[in-house]
Amino acid sequence: MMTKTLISAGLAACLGLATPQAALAQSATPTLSGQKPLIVGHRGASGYRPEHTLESYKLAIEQGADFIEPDLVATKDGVLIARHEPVMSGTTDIATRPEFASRKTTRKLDGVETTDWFAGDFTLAEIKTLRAKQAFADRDQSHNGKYEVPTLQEIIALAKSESARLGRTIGLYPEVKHSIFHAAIGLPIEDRLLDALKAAGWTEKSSPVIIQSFETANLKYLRGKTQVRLSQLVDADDVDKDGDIVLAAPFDKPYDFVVTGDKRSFKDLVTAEGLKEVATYADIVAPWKPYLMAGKQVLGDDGKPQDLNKDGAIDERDRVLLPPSDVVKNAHAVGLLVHSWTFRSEPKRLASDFKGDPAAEYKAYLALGIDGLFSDFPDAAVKARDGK
Ligand SMILES: [Ca+2]
Repeated sequence: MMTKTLISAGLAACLGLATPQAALAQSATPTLSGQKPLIVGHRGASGYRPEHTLESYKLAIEQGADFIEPDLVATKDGVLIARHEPVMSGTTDIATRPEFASRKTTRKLDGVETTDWFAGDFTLAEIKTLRAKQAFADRDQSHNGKYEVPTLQEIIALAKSESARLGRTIGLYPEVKHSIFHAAIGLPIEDRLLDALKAAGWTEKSSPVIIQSFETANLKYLRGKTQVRLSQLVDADDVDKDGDIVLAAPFDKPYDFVVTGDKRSFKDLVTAEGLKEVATYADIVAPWKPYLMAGKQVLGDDGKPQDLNKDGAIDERDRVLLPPSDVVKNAHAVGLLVHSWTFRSEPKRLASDFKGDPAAEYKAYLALGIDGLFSDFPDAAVKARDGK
């Protein structure tokens, strides 16, 4: 899977050397539609603002994102709100609120015992008293404590008002989080989402909406209910020293496969055969970016990864890119667009080939012909895409 190349023999040879610069020197593979790749503001502009706040989404729009991305969970009173997870300690100040101290609890989330404050145990009014915080310890914390947790309704209203203000359509890329979990606690997300989209007038394939999920059964359900575009997310646990995808629960397979005893994994969704099936219900496949192009570590004589940049730590900067997989080619062959994630500007999150320059990473992946990408730093993504 990692050894096949996509493009011309000349470019393939260049990519075999695993230099993104070589990819840039050649004409890039076009997107499936031939249009500019879509830039999705991942959780808004979450590199700069606490994720999933109106302020984060608004900044992403200001920075030129085509779509903004709310992850959806449900409150106790059945309102869809934007949080990355149904648990709230990582992205809000709930752990510091004495009035909610007794509401910390343990639930099984996709098979994993999880102790935290769950959105489904709180009313919207209670959640509105919380304030968001930056989820990444190494990012700007100065906006912590200022912003509310937004509802889906508020996010739709923002996208509409900003579209009118700017004279360009801002799309929404909502993710149904943990579909089976939410159904099990009596707060299923899908129909609530469809109702909200219908109220917004967004029911067609051409509507500025793409619904995404890591699960498959709910996407198949949605396919029977709406014409809006659907995106199959493809996850994994990690990448090993050789650059191969590592699968480990709960990131090894869609959770509906666990429940139904389906033996397939996420890897099986991106084989030629798997993609053909995904194309029967989804418009887009959205794999984690190492499925498209991964990096390997360089091992020393002692068998340990070498610290390529000699900073005393082993991270992405100590990986060297491998040639791309054939996932983009195979997806396009069955009519699926490819979106990938997550692009981040911090040097420690960039492979050695990119030399600390996020633009080099965008260009290397865009050269593969991907149709869209999720970025925490939409300004950098737009700039790299538009060649500015
Ligand atoms: Ca290092």
